[in-house]
Amino acid sequence: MELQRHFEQLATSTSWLSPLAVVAHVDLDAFYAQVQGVYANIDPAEPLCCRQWGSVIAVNYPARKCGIKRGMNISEVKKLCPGVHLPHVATFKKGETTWKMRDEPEMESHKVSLDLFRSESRKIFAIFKDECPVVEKAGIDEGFIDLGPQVYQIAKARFPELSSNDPQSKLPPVPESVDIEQYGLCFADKTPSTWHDILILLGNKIVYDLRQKVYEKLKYTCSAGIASSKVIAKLGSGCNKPFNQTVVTNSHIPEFLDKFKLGDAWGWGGKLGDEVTQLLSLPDDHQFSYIRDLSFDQLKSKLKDEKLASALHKLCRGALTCEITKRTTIKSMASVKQFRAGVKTEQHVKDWLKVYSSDISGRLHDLAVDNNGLEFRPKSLTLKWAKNENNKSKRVPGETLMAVPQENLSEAIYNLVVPVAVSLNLVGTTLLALDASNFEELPKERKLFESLFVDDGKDESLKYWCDKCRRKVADEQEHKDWHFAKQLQAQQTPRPLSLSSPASPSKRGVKRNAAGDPKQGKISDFFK
Ligand code: DCP
Ligand code: CA
Repeated sequence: MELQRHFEQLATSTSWLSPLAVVAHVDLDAFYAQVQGVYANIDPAEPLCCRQWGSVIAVNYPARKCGIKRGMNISEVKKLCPGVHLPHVATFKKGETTWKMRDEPEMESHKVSLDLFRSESRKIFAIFKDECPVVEKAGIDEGFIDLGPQVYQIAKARFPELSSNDPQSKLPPVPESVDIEQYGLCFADKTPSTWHDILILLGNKIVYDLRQKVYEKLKYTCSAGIASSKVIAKLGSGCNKPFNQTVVTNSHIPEFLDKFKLGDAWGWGGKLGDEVTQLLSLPDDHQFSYIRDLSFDQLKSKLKDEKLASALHKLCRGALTCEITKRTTIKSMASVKQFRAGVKTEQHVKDWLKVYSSDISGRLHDLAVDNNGLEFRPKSLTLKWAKNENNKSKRVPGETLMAVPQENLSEAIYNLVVPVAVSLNLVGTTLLALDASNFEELPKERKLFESLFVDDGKDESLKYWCDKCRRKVADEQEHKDWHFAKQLQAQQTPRPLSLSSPASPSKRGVKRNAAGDPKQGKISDFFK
Protein backbone atom coordinates (compact mmCIF):
# COMPACT_ATOMS: atom_id res chain seq x y z
CA MET A 1 0.00 0.00 0.00
CA GLU A 2 1.41 3.39 -1.03
CA LEU A 3 1.40 5.70 2.00
CA GLN A 4 2.09 9.41 2.31
CA ARG A 5 5.15 8.66 4.49
CA HIS A 6 6.65 6.51 1.73
CA PHE A 7 6.32 9.47 -0.60
CA GLU A 8 7.83 11.87 1.98
CA GLN A 9 10.76 9.48 2.43
CA LEU A 10 11.82 10.20 -1.14
CA ALA A 11 13.02 13.63 -0.03
CA THR A 12 15.30 12.15 2.64
CA SER A 13 18.72 10.49 2.65
CA THR A 14 17.07 7.07 2.88
CA SER A 15 15.05 7.66 -0.26
CA TRP A 16 16.40 4.43 -1.78
CA LEU A 17 14.71 2.49 1.05
CA SER A 18 11.23 3.81 0.33
CA PRO A 19 8.82 1.38 -1.39
CA LEU A 20 8.46 4.26 -3.89
CA ALA A 21 12.21 4.49 -4.63
CA VAL A 22 13.34 5.56 -8.10
CA VAL A 23 16.87 4.66 -9.11
CA ALA A 24 18.92 5.03 -12.29
CA HIS A 25 22.07 3.37 -13.54
CA VAL A 26 23.96 5.33 -16.17
CA ASP A 27 26.76 3.85 -18.27
CA LEU A 28 28.83 5.50 -20.99
CA ASP A 29 28.79 3.80 -24.38
CA ALA A 30 32.16 2.36 -25.52
CA PHE A 31 33.76 4.78 -23.10
CA TYR A 32 37.48 4.73 -23.96
CA ALA A 33 36.67 4.67 -27.67
CA GLN A 34 34.42 7.74 -27.30
CA VAL A 35 37.07 9.62 -25.32
CA GLN A 36 39.73 8.87 -27.94
CA GLY A 37 37.33 9.89 -30.71
CA VAL A 38 36.36 13.19 -29.10
CA TYR A 39 40.02 13.92 -28.29
CA ALA A 40 41.05 13.40 -31.93
CA ASN A 41 37.89 15.04 -33.29
CA ILE A 42 36.85 11.96 -35.25
CA ASP A 43 33.29 11.67 -36.56
CA PRO A 44 31.48 9.34 -34.09
CA ALA A 45 29.75 7.62 -37.03
CA GLU A 46 33.12 6.23 -38.17
CA PRO A 47 34.39 2.93 -36.75
CA LEU A 48 36.99 3.44 -34.02
CA CYS A 49 38.67 1.21 -31.47
CA CYS A 50 40.89 2.22 -28.61
CA ARG A 51 44.14 0.29 -28.98
CA GLN A 52 46.48 -0.85 -26.25
CA TRP A 53 49.66 -2.39 -27.62
CA GLY A 54 48.57 -5.16 -30.01
CA SER A 55 44.86 -5.38 -29.24
CA VAL A 56 41.73 -3.28 -28.80
CA ILE A 57 40.30 -2.49 -25.35
CA ALA A 58 37.19 -0.52 -26.39
CA VAL A 59 35.17 -0.75 -29.59
CA ASN A 60 32.70 1.92 -30.68
CA TYR A 61 29.27 0.90 -31.96
CA PRO A 62 29.97 1.46 -35.71
CA ALA A 63 33.04 -0.81 -35.33
CA ARG A 64 30.95 -3.42 -33.47
CA LYS A 65 28.73 -3.61 -36.57
CA CYS A 66 31.77 -4.97 -38.46
CA GLY A 67 32.07 -7.79 -35.93
CA ILE A 68 34.97 -6.27 -33.98
CA LYS A 69 35.06 -7.28 -30.31
CA ARG A 70 37.10 -6.16 -27.30
CA GLY A 71 40.35 -8.08 -26.98
CA MET A 72 40.78 -8.78 -30.72
CA ASN A 73 44.25 -8.27 -32.10
CA ILE A 74 44.98 -5.45 -34.51
CA SER A 75 45.47 -7.56 -37.64
CA GLU A 76 42.13 -9.31 -37.09
CA VAL A 77 40.45 -5.91 -36.50
CA LYS A 78 41.92 -4.44 -39.70
CA LYS A 79 40.76 -7.45 -41.68
CA LEU A 80 37.19 -7.01 -40.45
CA CYS A 81 37.20 -3.26 -41.07
CA PRO A 82 40.10 -1.87 -43.12
CA GLY A 83 39.13 1.78 -42.54
CA VAL A 84 38.82 1.56 -38.75
CA HIS A 85 40.49 4.30 -36.66
CA LEU A 86 42.87 2.77 -34.13
CA PRO A 87 44.20 5.47 -31.81
CA HIS A 88 46.54 4.10 -29.17
CA VAL A 89 45.76 4.88 -25.54
CA ALA A 90 47.99 7.68 -24.17
CA THR A 91 51.32 6.63 -22.75
CA PHE A 92 53.95 7.84 -20.39
CA LYS A 93 57.55 7.45 -21.46
CA LYS A 94 60.03 6.35 -18.80
CA GLY A 95 61.77 9.43 -17.47
CA GLU A 96 59.19 11.88 -18.85
CA THR A 97 56.64 13.73 -16.76
CA THR A 98 53.63 14.06 -19.09
CA TRP A 99 51.51 11.56 -20.97
CA LYS A 100 51.17 11.89 -24.72
CA MET A 101 49.15 10.38 -27.53
CA ARG A 102 51.64 8.37 -29.56
CA ASP A 103 50.91 6.30 -32.66
CA GLU A 104 53.36 3.49 -31.97
CA PRO A 105 54.60 3.54 -28.37
CA GLU A 106 57.14 0.86 -27.45
CA MET A 107 56.03 -1.44 -24.70
CA GLU A 108 59.41 -1.65 -22.99
CA SER A 109 59.84 2.08 -22.53
CA HIS A 110 56.23 3.24 -22.17
CA LYS A 111 53.43 2.76 -19.69
CA VAL A 112 49.74 3.17 -20.40
CA SER A 113 48.11 6.30 -18.94
CA LEU A 114 44.44 6.35 -18.04
CA ASP A 115 44.51 9.96 -16.92
CA LEU A 116 42.53 11.27 -19.87
CA PHE A 117 39.73 8.76 -19.23
CA ARG A 118 39.68 9.66 -15.55
CA SER A 119 39.54 13.38 -16.16
CA GLU A 120 36.76 13.00 -18.75
CA SER A 121 34.94 10.76 -16.28
CA ARG A 122 35.16 13.53 -13.67
CA LYS A 123 33.62 16.03 -16.10
CA ILE A 124 30.74 13.65 -16.83
CA PHE A 125 30.09 12.95 -13.15
CA ALA A 126 30.21 16.68 -12.44
CA ILE A 127 27.22 17.07 -14.80
CA PHE A 128 25.37 14.19 -13.11
CA LYS A 129 26.04 15.70 -9.68
CA ASP A 130 25.00 19.15 -10.83
CA GLU A 131 21.55 17.82 -11.69
CA CYS A 132 21.08 15.12 -9.04
CA PRO A 133 22.23 15.35 -5.43
CA VAL A 134 22.89 11.66 -4.83
CA VAL A 135 25.24 10.04 -7.32
CA GLU A 136 27.30 6.94 -6.54
CA LYS A 137 30.23 6.31 -8.82
CA ALA A 138 30.37 2.59 -9.56
CA GLY A 139 33.25 2.63 -12.03
CA ILE A 140 35.13 4.95 -14.36
CA ASP A 141 32.16 5.19 -16.73
CA GLU A 142 29.13 4.15 -14.69
CA GLY A 143 27.16 5.28 -11.68
CA PHE A 144 23.92 4.98 -9.77
CA ILE A 145 21.66 7.95 -9.20
CA ASP A 146 19.05 8.17 -6.46
CA LEU A 147 16.30 10.03 -8.30
CA GLY A 148 14.00 10.13 -5.24
CA PRO A 149 14.69 13.73 -4.12
CA GLN A 150 14.13 15.17 -7.61
CA VAL A 151 11.14 13.02 -8.42
CA TYR A 152 9.63 14.11 -5.08
CA GLN A 153 9.96 17.80 -5.97
CA ILE A 154 8.54 17.38 -9.47
CA ALA A 155 5.63 15.17 -8.32
CA LYS A 156 4.74 17.52 -5.49
CA ALA A 157 4.60 20.50 -7.83
CA ARG A 158 2.65 18.63 -10.48
CA PHE A 159 0.20 16.74 -8.27
CA PRO A 160 -0.95 18.99 -5.38
CA GLU A 161 -3.03 16.07 -4.05
CA LEU A 162 0.25 14.45 -2.88
CA SER A 163 0.56 16.89 0.01
CA SER A 164 -1.33 15.28 2.88
CA ASN A 165 -0.26 16.18 6.41
CA ASP A 166 -0.95 12.69 7.67
CA PRO A 167 2.07 10.47 7.05
CA GLN A 168 0.00 7.31 7.65
CA SER A 169 -2.69 8.22 5.12
CA LYS A 170 -3.02 6.28 1.91
CA LEU A 171 -1.97 8.12 -1.23
CA PRO A 172 -4.96 9.54 -3.15
CA PRO A 173 -6.32 7.71 -6.20
CA VAL A 174 -4.05 7.76 -9.24
CA PRO A 175 -5.18 10.36 -11.83
CA GLU A 176 -7.11 8.77 -14.69
CA SER A 177 -4.92 10.15 -17.40
CA VAL A 178 -1.41 11.35 -16.83
CA ASP A 179 0.52 12.83 -19.68
CA ILE A 180 4.13 11.78 -19.21
CA GLU A 181 6.26 11.49 -22.31
CA GLN A 182 7.78 8.05 -22.72
CA TYR A 183 11.41 7.61 -23.67
CA GLY A 184 13.49 4.61 -24.68
CA LEU A 185 12.46 1.03 -24.17
CA CYS A 186 9.47 0.92 -21.84
CA PHE A 187 8.59 -1.97 -19.58
CA ALA A 188 5.62 0.06 -18.37
CA ASP A 189 1.88 0.34 -19.01
CA LYS A 190 0.71 3.09 -21.36
CA THR A 191 -1.53 4.36 -18.55
CA PRO A 192 0.24 4.27 -15.19
CA SER A 193 -1.81 2.37 -12.62
CA THR A 194 0.08 3.28 -9.43
CA TRP A 195 1.78 6.38 -8.04
CA HIS A 196 5.04 4.46 -8.14
CA ASP A 197 4.62 3.95 -11.90
CA ILE A 198 4.13 7.70 -12.28
CA LEU A 199 7.22 8.46 -10.20
CA ILE A 200 9.35 6.03 -12.18
CA LEU A 201 8.18 7.60 -15.44
CA LEU A 202 9.06 11.06 -14.09
CA GLY A 203 12.52 9.64 -13.29
CA ASN A 204 12.72 8.33 -16.84
CA LYS A 205 12.27 11.88 -18.17
CA ILE A 206 14.91 13.30 -15.75
CA VAL A 207 17.42 10.74 -17.00
CA TYR A 208 16.59 11.43 -20.64
CA ASP A 209 17.32 15.13 -20.10
CA LEU A 210 20.49 14.32 -18.20
CA ARG A 211 21.84 12.17 -21.02
CA GLN A 212 21.10 14.94 -23.55
CA LYS A 213 22.94 17.40 -21.32
CA VAL A 214 26.06 15.20 -21.19
CA TYR A 215 25.93 14.91 -24.97
CA GLU A 216 25.44 18.64 -25.56
CA LYS A 217 28.22 19.65 -23.19
CA LEU A 218 30.82 16.96 -23.81
CA LYS A 219 29.70 15.05 -26.92
CA TYR A 220 29.60 11.74 -25.04
CA THR A 221 26.67 9.37 -25.32
CA CYS A 222 25.52 7.23 -22.44
CA SER A 223 22.76 4.74 -21.79
CA ALA A 224 20.64 4.24 -18.69
CA GLY A 225 18.20 2.05 -16.83
CA ILE A 226 15.48 3.42 -14.55
CA ALA A 227 13.65 1.27 -12.01
CA SER A 228 12.93 0.88 -8.31
CA SER A 229 16.25 -0.78 -7.40
CA LYS A 230 19.90 -0.81 -8.38
CA VAL A 231 19.93 -4.35 -9.78
CA ILE A 232 17.02 -3.77 -12.16
CA ALA A 233 18.31 -0.32 -13.18
CA LYS A 234 21.74 -1.78 -14.00
CA LEU A 235 20.25 -4.57 -16.11
CA GLY A 236 18.20 -1.88 -17.87
CA SER A 237 21.14 0.35 -18.78
CA GLY A 238 22.79 -2.43 -20.78
CA CYS A 239 19.80 -3.54 -22.78
CA ASN A 240 19.17 -0.57 -25.06
CA LYS A 241 22.61 0.67 -26.09
CA PRO A 242 23.95 2.95 -27.45
CA PHE A 243 22.53 6.38 -26.48
CA ASN A 244 19.23 5.09 -25.15
CA GLN A 245 17.51 3.99 -22.00
CA THR A 246 15.16 1.41 -20.53
CA VAL A 247 12.53 1.99 -17.90
CA VAL A 248 11.02 -0.82 -15.83
CA THR A 249 8.00 -0.33 -13.56
CA ASN A 250 7.38 -2.84 -10.79
CA SER A 251 4.55 -4.76 -12.42
CA HIS A 252 6.78 -5.40 -15.46
CA ILE A 253 9.76 -6.72 -13.50
CA PRO A 254 8.94 -10.44 -14.06
CA GLU A 255 8.62 -9.95 -17.82
CA PHE A 256 11.82 -7.84 -17.90
CA LEU A 257 13.87 -10.29 -15.80
CA ASP A 258 12.89 -13.11 -18.12
CA LYS A 259 15.31 -11.64 -20.69
CA PHE A 260 18.26 -12.43 -18.42
CA LYS A 261 20.08 -15.23 -16.68
CA LEU A 262 20.78 -15.11 -12.94
CA GLY A 263 24.48 -14.47 -13.60
CA ASP A 264 23.66 -11.27 -15.55
CA ALA A 265 22.38 -9.59 -12.40
CA TRP A 266 24.79 -7.26 -10.64
CA GLY A 267 26.57 -9.18 -7.88
CA TRP A 268 25.18 -12.56 -8.94
CA GLY A 269 27.74 -13.49 -11.59
CA GLY A 270 30.91 -15.56 -11.22
CA LYS A 271 31.29 -18.22 -8.59
CA LEU A 272 28.16 -17.28 -6.61
CA GLY A 273 25.98 -17.40 -9.74
CA ASP A 274 27.46 -20.76 -10.73
CA GLU A 275 26.90 -22.25 -7.28
CA VAL A 276 23.30 -21.07 -7.04
CA THR A 277 22.60 -22.26 -10.59
CA GLN A 278 23.91 -25.68 -9.63
CA LEU A 279 22.21 -25.92 -6.23
CA LEU A 280 18.83 -24.94 -7.67
CA SER A 281 19.38 -26.89 -10.94
CA LEU A 282 18.29 -23.81 -12.86
CA PRO A 283 17.08 -24.33 -16.42
CA ASP A 284 18.85 -22.49 -19.28
CA ASP A 285 15.94 -20.15 -19.91
CA HIS A 286 13.49 -18.27 -17.71
CA GLN A 287 15.74 -18.67 -14.69
CA PHE A 288 14.12 -15.85 -12.73
CA SER A 289 10.60 -17.23 -13.25
CA TYR A 290 11.84 -20.61 -12.09
CA ILE A 291 13.25 -19.09 -8.89
CA ARG A 292 10.10 -17.04 -8.35
CA ASP A 293 8.05 -20.24 -8.39
CA LEU A 294 10.06 -21.62 -5.47
CA SER A 295 8.84 -20.72 -2.00
CA PHE A 296 11.17 -19.09 0.49
CA ASP A 297 11.33 -22.37 2.45
CA GLN A 298 12.23 -24.31 -0.66
CA LEU A 299 15.00 -21.83 -1.46
CA LYS A 300 16.25 -22.04 2.12
CA SER A 301 16.42 -25.81 2.13
CA LYS A 302 18.10 -26.04 -1.29
CA LEU A 303 20.65 -23.28 -0.64
CA LYS A 304 21.16 -24.09 3.06
CA ASP A 305 21.72 -20.41 3.67
CA GLU A 306 18.89 -18.24 4.99
CA LYS A 307 20.44 -14.90 4.04
CA LEU A 308 21.19 -16.02 0.50
CA ALA A 309 17.71 -17.48 0.15
CA SER A 310 16.16 -14.23 1.32
CA ALA A 311 18.27 -12.14 -1.08
CA LEU A 312 17.39 -14.38 -4.01
CA HIS A 313 13.72 -14.43 -3.07
CA LYS A 314 13.74 -10.62 -3.20
CA LEU A 315 15.98 -10.39 -6.25
CA CYS A 316 13.65 -12.31 -8.54
CA ARG A 317 10.80 -10.02 -7.50
CA GLY A 318 12.93 -6.92 -8.09
CA ALA A 319 12.66 -6.14 -4.39
CA LEU A 320 16.33 -6.42 -3.44
CA THR A 321 17.20 -2.90 -2.38
CA CYS A 322 20.63 -1.60 -1.61
CA GLU A 323 21.92 1.73 -0.51
CA ILE A 324 22.98 4.44 -2.89
CA THR A 325 25.82 6.29 -1.30
CA LYS A 326 27.75 9.33 -2.46
CA ARG A 327 30.84 7.62 -1.17
CA THR A 328 33.12 5.62 -3.47
CA THR A 329 34.42 2.56 -1.72
CA ILE A 330 37.63 1.07 -2.97
CA LYS A 331 39.62 -1.86 -1.67
CA SER A 332 42.86 -1.50 -3.58
CA MET A 333 44.65 0.39 -6.33
CA ALA A 334 47.33 -1.21 -8.44
CA SER A 335 49.91 0.29 -10.74
CA VAL A 336 51.33 -2.46 -12.91
CA LYS A 337 53.57 -3.00 -15.88
CA GLN A 338 54.95 -6.03 -17.68
CA PHE A 339 58.50 -6.06 -19.05
CA ARG A 340 59.03 -8.73 -21.66
CA ALA A 341 62.83 -8.52 -21.45
CA GLY A 342 62.92 -7.77 -17.72
CA VAL A 343 63.76 -4.47 -16.00
CA LYS A 344 67.38 -3.82 -16.94
CA THR A 345 68.96 -1.78 -14.13
CA GLU A 346 68.33 -0.62 -10.58
CA GLN A 347 67.86 2.91 -11.91
CA HIS A 348 65.08 1.61 -14.20
CA VAL A 349 63.37 -0.01 -11.20
CA LYS A 350 63.50 3.37 -9.44
CA ASP A 351 62.28 5.22 -12.53
CA TRP A 352 59.24 2.97 -12.82
CA LEU A 353 58.51 3.21 -9.10
CA LYS A 354 58.55 6.98 -9.51
CA VAL A 355 55.85 6.61 -12.15
CA TYR A 356 53.85 4.16 -10.00
CA SER A 357 54.07 6.39 -6.91
CA SER A 358 52.84 9.31 -8.90
CA ASP A 359 50.05 7.18 -10.37
CA ILE A 360 48.83 5.97 -6.95
CA SER A 361 49.07 9.48 -5.51
CA GLY A 362 47.01 10.86 -8.39
CA ARG A 363 44.39 8.18 -7.98
CA LEU A 364 44.11 9.00 -4.27
CA HIS A 365 43.45 12.56 -5.34
CA ASP A 366 40.74 11.35 -7.73
CA LEU A 367 39.23 9.30 -4.91
CA ALA A 368 38.99 12.47 -2.82
CA VAL A 369 37.29 14.28 -5.70
CA ASP A 370 34.79 11.43 -6.00
CA ASN A 371 34.15 11.65 -2.24
CA ASN A 372 33.54 15.39 -2.05
CA GLY A 373 37.01 16.11 -0.67
CA LEU A 374 37.10 13.29 1.88
CA GLU A 375 40.63 11.86 1.74
CA PHE A 376 41.98 8.36 2.18
CA ARG A 377 45.47 6.98 2.67
CA PRO A 378 46.61 3.37 2.11
CA LYS A 379 47.95 1.74 5.25
CA SER A 380 49.57 -0.96 3.12
CA LEU A 381 51.73 -0.69 0.05
CA THR A 382 52.69 -3.97 -1.55
CA LEU A 383 55.44 -4.50 -4.06
CA LYS A 384 54.68 -7.42 -6.34
CA TRP A 385 57.01 -8.83 -8.92
CA ALA A 386 57.64 -11.81 -11.15
CA LYS A 387 61.15 -13.10 -11.69
CA ASN A 388 62.31 -16.43 -13.11
CA GLU A 389 58.67 -17.52 -13.23
CA ASN A 390 58.27 -16.92 -9.47
CA ASN A 391 55.65 -14.47 -8.24
CA LYS A 392 56.55 -12.71 -5.05
CA SER A 393 55.30 -9.83 -2.95
CA LYS A 394 56.50 -7.73 -0.04
CA ARG A 395 54.33 -5.48 2.13
CA VAL A 396 55.65 -2.05 2.93
CA PRO A 397 53.80 -0.42 5.87
CA GLY A 398 52.09 2.78 4.80
CA GLU A 399 50.78 4.10 8.14
CA THR A 400 53.06 7.16 7.99
CA LEU A 401 51.21 8.32 4.87
CA MET A 402 48.33 9.35 7.15
CA ALA A 403 50.37 12.45 7.99
CA VAL A 404 51.32 13.34 4.43
CA PRO A 405 49.37 15.98 2.46
CA GLN A 406 48.33 15.27 -1.11
CA GLU A 407 51.01 17.45 -2.60
CA ASN A 408 53.83 15.39 -1.01
CA LEU A 409 52.20 12.02 -1.40
CA SER A 410 53.95 10.87 -4.55
CA GLU A 411 57.37 11.53 -3.04
CA ALA A 412 56.41 9.94 0.27
CA ILE A 413 55.20 6.73 -1.41
CA TYR A 414 58.35 6.64 -3.52
CA ASN A 415 60.55 7.09 -0.45
CA LEU A 416 58.77 4.26 1.33
CA VAL A 417 58.97 1.70 -1.47
CA VAL A 418 62.31 2.41 -3.14
CA PRO A 419 64.62 1.32 -0.28
CA VAL A 420 62.62 -1.91 0.00
CA ALA A 421 62.74 -2.46 -3.77
CA VAL A 422 66.52 -1.88 -3.81
CA SER A 423 67.05 -4.34 -0.97
CA LEU A 424 65.01 -6.95 -2.87
CA ASN A 425 67.08 -6.58 -6.06
CA LEU A 426 64.27 -6.36 -8.58
CA VAL A 427 66.52 -6.08 -11.64
CA GLY A 428 65.37 -8.64 -14.21
CA THR A 429 61.72 -8.75 -13.10
CA THR A 430 59.28 -9.32 -15.93
CA LEU A 431 56.36 -7.82 -14.05
CA LEU A 432 56.47 -5.08 -11.46
CA ALA A 433 53.46 -3.82 -9.54
CA LEU A 434 52.71 -1.50 -6.66
CA ASP A 435 49.45 -2.14 -4.82
CA ALA A 436 47.91 0.27 -2.36
CA SER A 437 45.29 -1.14 0.01
CA ASN A 438 43.76 -1.00 3.49
CA PHE A 439 42.54 2.56 3.06
CA GLU A 440 41.78 4.79 5.99
CA GLU A 441 39.95 8.09 6.00
CA LEU A 442 42.01 11.14 6.97
CA PRO A 443 41.01 12.95 10.13
CA LYS A 444 38.70 15.94 9.67
CA GLU A 445 41.21 18.81 9.93
CA ARG A 446 43.16 17.33 7.04
CA LYS A 447 40.02 16.84 5.03
CA LEU A 448 38.99 20.42 5.54
CA PHE A 449 42.35 21.68 4.38
CA GLU A 450 42.63 19.40 1.39
CA SER A 451 39.06 19.98 0.23
CA LEU A 452 40.39 23.24 -1.13
CA PHE A 453 42.15 21.19 -3.76
CA VAL A 454 39.19 19.53 -5.31
CA ASP A 455 38.89 20.25 -9.00
CA ASP A 456 35.71 18.83 -10.44
CA GLY A 457 36.76 19.70 -14.00
CA LYS A 458 33.80 22.03 -14.48
CA ASP A 459 35.39 25.45 -14.31
CA GLU A 460 36.83 26.35 -17.68
CA SER A 461 38.37 29.58 -16.41
CA LEU A 462 40.97 27.48 -14.60
CA LYS A 463 43.90 27.48 -16.99
CA TYR A 464 47.12 26.57 -15.15
CA TRP A 465 47.71 22.94 -14.22
CA CYS A 466 49.59 22.54 -10.94
CA ASP A 467 51.61 19.33 -10.72
CA LYS A 468 51.70 19.42 -6.95
CA CYS A 469 48.01 19.92 -6.30
CA ARG A 470 46.90 18.04 -9.37
CA ARG A 471 44.26 20.56 -10.21
CA LYS A 472 43.82 23.54 -12.47
CA VAL A 473 43.98 27.03 -11.01
CA ALA A 474 43.18 30.44 -12.46
CA ASP A 475 46.35 32.37 -11.74
CA GLU A 476 49.72 30.68 -12.15
CA GLN A 477 51.85 33.24 -10.31
CA GLU A 478 49.48 33.63 -7.40
CA HIS A 479 49.34 29.87 -7.01
CA LYS A 480 53.13 29.47 -7.12
CA ASP A 481 53.43 32.16 -4.45
CA TRP A 482 50.99 30.22 -2.33
CA HIS A 483 53.15 27.09 -2.63
CA PHE A 484 56.22 29.10 -1.75
CA ALA A 485 54.52 30.38 1.40
CA LYS A 486 53.43 26.87 2.30
CA GLN A 487 56.96 25.58 1.82
CA LEU A 488 58.31 28.24 4.16
CA GLN A 489 55.67 27.36 6.68
CA ALA A 490 56.51 23.67 6.39
CA GLN A 491 60.20 24.33 6.98
CA GLN A 492 59.29 25.87 10.32
CA THR A 493 57.29 22.84 11.49
CA PRO A 494 58.77 19.35 11.90
CA ARG A 495 57.93 17.06 8.98
CA PRO A 496 56.26 13.73 9.64
CA LEU A 497 58.56 11.99 7.17
CA SER A 498 61.94 12.63 5.74
CA LEU A 499 61.04 13.43 2.19
CA SER A 500 64.53 14.00 0.92
CA SER A 501 66.87 11.17 0.24
CA PRO A 502 69.40 10.62 -2.53
CA ALA A 503 66.79 8.50 -4.29
CA SER A 504 64.05 11.06 -3.98
CA PRO A 505 62.58 12.63 -7.10
CA SER A 506 62.92 16.36 -7.47
CA LYS A 507 61.05 18.53 -4.98
CA ARG A 508 58.83 19.76 -7.76
CA GLY A 509 57.26 16.33 -7.86
CA VAL A 510 56.17 14.49 -10.96
CA LYS A 511 52.98 14.84 -12.92
CA ARG A 512 50.58 12.01 -12.49
CA ASN A 513 50.53 10.83 -16.01
CA ALA A 514 51.01 7.13 -15.95
CA ALA A 515 48.30 4.85 -14.88
CA GLY A 516 47.62 1.21 -14.17
CA ASP A 517 46.97 -1.28 -16.85
CA PRO A 518 43.22 -1.25 -17.53
CA LYS A 519 43.23 -4.99 -17.29
CA GLN A 520 44.89 -4.84 -13.92
CA GLY A 521 42.20 -7.06 -12.43
CA LYS A 522 43.49 -9.85 -14.58
CA ILE A 523 47.10 -9.08 -13.75
CA SER A 524 46.39 -9.12 -10.06
CA ASP A 525 44.72 -12.50 -10.51
CA PHE A 526 48.10 -13.62 -11.78
CA PHE A 527 49.39 -13.28 -8.23
CA LYS A 528 46.64 -15.25 -6.57
N1 DCP B 1 37.87 -1.70 -20.08
C1 DCP B 1 39.11 -2.31 -20.35
N2 DCP B 1 39.24 -3.67 -20.26
C2 DCP B 1 38.17 -4.44 -19.92
C3 DCP B 1 36.92 -3.85 -19.64
C4 DCP B 1 36.80 -2.47 -19.75
O1 DCP B 1 40.07 -1.61 -20.64
N3 DCP B 1 38.32 -5.76 -19.85
C5 DCP B 1 37.75 -0.24 -20.21
C6 DCP B 1 37.43 0.17 -21.64
C7 DCP B 1 35.98 0.55 -21.63
C8 DCP B 1 35.76 1.02 -20.21
O2 DCP B 1 36.69 0.28 -19.41
O3 DCP B 1 35.69 1.56 -22.59
C9 DCP B 1 34.35 0.80 -19.72
O4 DCP B 1 34.03 -0.59 -19.78
P1 DCP B 1 32.61 -1.14 -20.21
O5 DCP B 1 32.57 -2.57 -19.84
O6 DCP B 1 31.55 -0.23 -19.69
O7 DCP B 1 32.63 -1.11 -21.80
P2 DCP B 1 32.43 0.07 -22.83
O8 DCP B 1 32.06 1.34 -22.15
O9 DCP B 1 33.63 0.11 -23.71
O10 DCP B 1 31.23 -0.45 -23.73
P3 DCP B 1 29.67 -0.49 -23.41
O11 DCP B 1 29.02 0.47 -24.35
O12 DCP B 1 29.27 -1.90 -23.71
O13 DCP B 1 29.45 -0.14 -21.96
CA1 CA C 1 30.35 1.52 -20.60
